[in-house]
Amino acid sequence: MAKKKPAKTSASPVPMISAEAVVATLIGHGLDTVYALPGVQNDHLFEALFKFSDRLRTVHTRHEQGAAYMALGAALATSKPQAYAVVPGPGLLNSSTALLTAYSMNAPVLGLIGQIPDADIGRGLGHLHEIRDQAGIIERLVDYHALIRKPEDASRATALALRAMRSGRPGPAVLECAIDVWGRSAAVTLQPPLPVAAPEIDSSAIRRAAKLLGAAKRPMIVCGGGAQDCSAEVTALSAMLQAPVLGYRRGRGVLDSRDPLSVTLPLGRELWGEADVVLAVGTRLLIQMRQWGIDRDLKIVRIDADAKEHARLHRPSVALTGNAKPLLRRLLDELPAHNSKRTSRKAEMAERQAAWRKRLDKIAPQLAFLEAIRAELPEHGIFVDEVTQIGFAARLAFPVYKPRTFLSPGYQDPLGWGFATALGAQCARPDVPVISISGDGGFLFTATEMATAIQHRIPLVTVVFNDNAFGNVRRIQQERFGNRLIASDLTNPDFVKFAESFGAAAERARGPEELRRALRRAFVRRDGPTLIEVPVGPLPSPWEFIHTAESRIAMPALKPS
Ligand SMILES: Cc1ncc(C[n+]2csc(CCOP(=O)(O)OP(=O)(O)O)c2C)c(N)n1
Ligand SMILES: [Mg+2]
Repeated sequence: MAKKKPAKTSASPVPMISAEAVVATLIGHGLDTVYALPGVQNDHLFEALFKFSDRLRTVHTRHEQGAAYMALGAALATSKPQAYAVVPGPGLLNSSTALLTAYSMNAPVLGLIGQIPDADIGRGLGHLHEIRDQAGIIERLVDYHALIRKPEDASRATALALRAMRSGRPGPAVLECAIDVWGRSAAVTLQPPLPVAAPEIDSSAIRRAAKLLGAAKRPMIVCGGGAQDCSAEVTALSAMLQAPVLGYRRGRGVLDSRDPLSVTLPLGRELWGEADVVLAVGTRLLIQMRQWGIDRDLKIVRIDADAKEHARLHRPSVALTGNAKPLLRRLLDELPAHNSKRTSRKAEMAERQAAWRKRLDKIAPQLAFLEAIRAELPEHGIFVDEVTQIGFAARLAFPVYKPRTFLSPGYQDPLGWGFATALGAQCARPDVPVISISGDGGFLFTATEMATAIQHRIPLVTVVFNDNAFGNVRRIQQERFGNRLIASDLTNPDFVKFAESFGAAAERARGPEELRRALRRAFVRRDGPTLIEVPVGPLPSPWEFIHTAESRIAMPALKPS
C-alpha cells in the first residue's frame, strides 16, 4: 500500500464527534487499515471511517473472529500497531480468542468495542448486545483498557492506548465507547503520538552480562518473539560468541536458518544440555526450564521487556529489562573487551544439523511438503503456521530466512487462527507473498473469510492438508487410547469447489511435486486468493522431537524473587 501522509494534528480545538477524534488519531499514529464488522452501536464510528476512507482503509470481515485475527496478522507481519472494530457483547466475545492470542504473543492490537447507552452501562436493562461487566471481561484479556466517556477525551484515550501497546511489555489494548458517545460532538484537540519512556540501561548489568558471556565456553542464545526486531544484533552476537541461536516457533527467522549456528528443536535441546551461559532474548524459556531442566552449572542472562518475567521460574544471573534492541546493542559494544578467543563452530554445527536432519526423516512426508513450499516461497515471503501436522513439522524444520516471515501462534496455539491471521498479514504486506497452511479441521474455523479475501482482493495462498480428521487428536486416540476413536473424524466439503464458489482460484495437488507446481502458479496471481487442497493420509507423529525429556539435571524451581 502506498505510504499516506499522517493526518494533521490540530493544536487548536476543532468541533468533531468522538468517532472522528478516534479515527483521526489512528491516522495520526500511522495506522492505515481498520479490520471491522459494523453494527448499530458503532454506526457513528463507521460514519467516521467513511469520512476518512481516503486515509484509513476499512476491511470488513464475515465474523468478528476474522477481524481481530486479521489485525493480529497485520501486527505480527509489520510489528506496527493495528486496530479492529466490533460491536459489544457477541462482537467482543467473537473476537476474544484473537485478543487472547494477541495478549499471549505481546502483539499490538487495538480493539475498538461498542457499548450500550452510556447512562445505562451496568444497569442490566437488557439493551441490544448488553453483557454483564463488559469492562471486567476485557480487563481479563488485555493490560490496557479505557471507556471513552466524552468527545474531548477520545483522542487522548486513543493515544494513551496506542502508547500502552508499545510501552514495557507490548500487547493489545481495548477502547470501549457507548452508542451515544461515539456521535457526540465537542471542540477536540487531536493528540499526537505520546513518547514511550524507555527504561534506563543498567551499565553495570550490561558489563556483568558481557563478562559472563565473554568467559563462557559453550554460550548459547535463545530467542523468542521479543527478539523478532533484533535480527542484526543477534546475528552479530552469535558470530562474536560462536553461539548457536535457538528459535522455536516465535523466535524463528531471527538468525537465518542457512547459518549453521541457527537451530531449532531438537538440536537446541542437546545444546541446552551442554551450555554454560545462555543469553535469553524475549522468551519465556518455558520449554527450556520446565522440560529440559536447569542446574547450577548454567548461568542465564535474560533480556525481557517485562521485569516480572525474569524470575518467574528461576532467578537469572543477570536480568536486563527493556526493549531488546538497545540492550543488545550495548552488549555488542561491551562484549569485545571481555570476549574469549573463539574458534569457528560452523563445521561442527553443520555436521550436527545434518545428523539431526537424518533423524527427522521419521517425519519425511511432512518435510517433503515443506521443501516444496520453501522452494517456491521467496525469501521475504511469509509463512503462517497452524496447529496441524505440517505446522508442527514446520516449527522444527522449515527454513526461515528473515524475521517476521514465520508467524506461529504463541502458547495459546488456537486451532483455526491461521487462515484469517494470514489474510491480515497479506493485507498489511501486499508487497510479499503470504502462504497459509491449515489442516481441514483448522481451516473451517474461519473459512468463510474467503468471502473477505475475494471482496478485498487479498492474494493469499492457502494450502489445506486434508486428512478428513482432527488428525492430531485421532492419532493420540489410536496410539494411546486403544483406538477408541471419538469426535476426531471429519466430514468435509469439497475444498476446491468450496473455494471456487466464492470466486477464488483453486486446485487439488496430490503430493509434494504437484504442490510445488500449484504454488508456482498461485504466487504470481496477485489479484485474489488461491486455495490448494492437498489430500493426505495419516502422518507420522512429530511429538518425540517436541515433547522431549531433560537434557540437564532438573533443579526445583526457585521461589520467585
Ligand atoms: C481452539 C482450539 N481447539 C482445539 C484444539 C485442540 N486441537 C489441537 S490439534 C487439533 C486437530 C487439528 O486438526 P486439523 O486442523 O485437521 O489438523 P491435522 O492434525 O489433521 O493435521 C485439535 C482439535 C486447539 N489447539 N485449539
Ligand atoms: Mg486434519
